[in-house]
Amino acid sequence: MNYAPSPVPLSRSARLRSELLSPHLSFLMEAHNALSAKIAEEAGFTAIWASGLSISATLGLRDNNEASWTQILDVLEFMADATSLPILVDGDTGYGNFNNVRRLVRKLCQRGIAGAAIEDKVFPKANSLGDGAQPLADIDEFCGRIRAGKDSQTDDGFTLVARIEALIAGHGLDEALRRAEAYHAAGADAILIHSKRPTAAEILAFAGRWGNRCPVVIVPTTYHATPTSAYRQAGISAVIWANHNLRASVAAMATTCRLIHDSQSLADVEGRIASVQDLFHLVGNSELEEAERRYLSPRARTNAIVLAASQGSALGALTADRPKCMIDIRGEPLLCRLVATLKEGGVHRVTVVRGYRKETIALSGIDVADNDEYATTGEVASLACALDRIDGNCLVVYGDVLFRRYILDGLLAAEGDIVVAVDALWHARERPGVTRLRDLAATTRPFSPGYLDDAPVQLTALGSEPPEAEIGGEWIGLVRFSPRGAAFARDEIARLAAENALASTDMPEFLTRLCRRHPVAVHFVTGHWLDVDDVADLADARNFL
Ligand code: SPV
Ligand code: MG
Repeated sequence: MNYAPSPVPLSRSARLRSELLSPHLSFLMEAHNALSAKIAEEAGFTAIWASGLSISATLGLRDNNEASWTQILDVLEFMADATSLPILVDGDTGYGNFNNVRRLVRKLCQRGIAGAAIEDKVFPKANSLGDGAQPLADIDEFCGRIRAGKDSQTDDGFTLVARIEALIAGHGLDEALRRAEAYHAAGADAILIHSKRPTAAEILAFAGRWGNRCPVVIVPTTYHATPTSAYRQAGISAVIWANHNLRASVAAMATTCRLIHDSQSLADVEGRIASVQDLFHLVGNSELEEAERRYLSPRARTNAIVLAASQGSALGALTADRPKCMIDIRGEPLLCRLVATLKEGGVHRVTVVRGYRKETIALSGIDVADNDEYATTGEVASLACALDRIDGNCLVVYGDVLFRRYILDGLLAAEGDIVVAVDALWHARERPGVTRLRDLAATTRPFSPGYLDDAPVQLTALGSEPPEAEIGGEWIGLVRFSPRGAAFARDEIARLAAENALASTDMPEFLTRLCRRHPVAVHFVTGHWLDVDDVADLADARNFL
């Protein structure tokens, strides 16, 4: 038996520190918000540079401390939440004197930021790559900022990098080394030596003379042609790719805007840009779905599949240009009313299986699946088009029915893995002289109105002609599956597919097959629903509301 404690994962700050202290060259990738931080992590980087230039630019501001330090902190908080990587923050000058550095470092530690680089300039600073003056801080004063920062950290692993701007300001190597010596002695964990020359000559010269007394970090933005191997040979600890995510996205956005503007269409850009699914992935939608399974009440997790692929030919001209479910019922399509009832009942996701004139089913707040073989296939083939949605708690409903909300409430609360809603007052829907196909349910016993009589009733068959004596009522076109029931339904679909019978099977046959293998519970209702098969039904529907 091994009683050794399992290794505790290193904190982010410890990971940044060990990257800087390790003998190998490390790379910090620029990020300027949560999304770019996540993208850097997915690319395989092990640490992030939260660039002041980039964050300011995304706020539409110049890199002259126009954004306040708390505004930067807010961005950092999102970044730290979005990635598990250590973040080294570009802390500019520390936003003032030693006292500002103290508050900054405390806040960064509170927000889980692994380290900060502060530069030996004066507030407000200017970007190092610009042409303007770069007044340097007094060495002693800057050493006070370093000491104050180190004394204020509440996370032992926090790294304070002292950034030397002597080369940027044109003061030469000796001044840079003098400052490195002083900052190291003041307690800096690493030195960032910055240069804006087109070659790495002065950086490599600095590294040679510094002799690795503490880790050295560089920012090769202007000397980008230098091979990385040169930094390894010089014993540099870390390279910061300082602004390349932002510059890449600016170029991509400009190209995309130009294309869309000029073509007044999306045709040229789709396929060249990230998909919506990519965005869902980056922000972790699947984690939320998983959490919903754990924490949401079953009702809030119920999804519904609406079978709405057929034309509904008995309605003549009314369905010439649209499917039955899109027929107007007092100013609103039938489907809108059905979807509203489902959503009011707490169903969180409604998937409509479209077929005939599918382009006319374009409602907001629904997902769609398409049965393009609608003309030659039946209801279960349509259901199979939404196979991935037959999952968890799930309702399947015909697209041409309407029912009162309480019927849905009752069905959702009913016990059972598969529960069908059956109207016990089915005789009341008969019209003198009219014979029509109805989905009649044979049940283990008839409906009983008794107050105490709630013994379970089960379905034994569903179809147009069960023996009269066994008929418990009419199926209203609505069935609920529990997660287990949904698995049974998927298995049955697989069996039908294996038998080559998927295309020809309708829902009553499907439910009959299911009830031969598993108990299918009956939830009795007494009226208060309708389906639209013909013009007389349509008149009823218009009165129903
Ligand atoms: C930044 O990324 O904000 C930097 C590096 O500080 S530089 O832009 O080169 O000054
Ligand atoms: Mg900066």
